[in-house]
Amino acid sequence: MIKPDGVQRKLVGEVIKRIEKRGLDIEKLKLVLLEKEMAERHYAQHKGRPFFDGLIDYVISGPVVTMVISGENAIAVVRKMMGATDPVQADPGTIRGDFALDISENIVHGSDSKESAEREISLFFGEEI
Ligand code: 3AN
Repeated sequence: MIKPDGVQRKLVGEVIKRIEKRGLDIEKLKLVLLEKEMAERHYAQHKGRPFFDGLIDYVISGPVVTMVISGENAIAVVRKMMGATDPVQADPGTIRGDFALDISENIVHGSDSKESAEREISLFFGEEI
């Protein structure tokens, strides 16, 4: 997912370009303004954490781009391309390492396992992979 700050900063093309140049396939893609309930379901694992309310407000603050990406080791490769959650720790050359400074607004989200990918694809595209 390209989060609201990524869309607002016009980094959609940059992120997609990196995914394509790496050789991954974009199976599905849409621009959508998330409903609060959907955002809360997406981030359910963080419920109760001090940053949860801010995270939800932020992710519904503007449109996001959701994608289904496939390819050899797609999950691990995309996570590596995104860089560490905290952009301060993200290596240069990663999306967060090149474009972000703030852990609350770190441009992209990527599923961290096959199970979370299935759950998130079902949530955002209404079907299983
Ligand atoms: P990732 O997006 O790298 O998988 P998660 O799932 O641990 O990271 O966190 C989801 C989102 O929650 C992050 N992208 C970030 O925006 C936010 N977040 C995580 N940890 C913190 C934190 N300590 N303070 C503020 N926001 C956080």
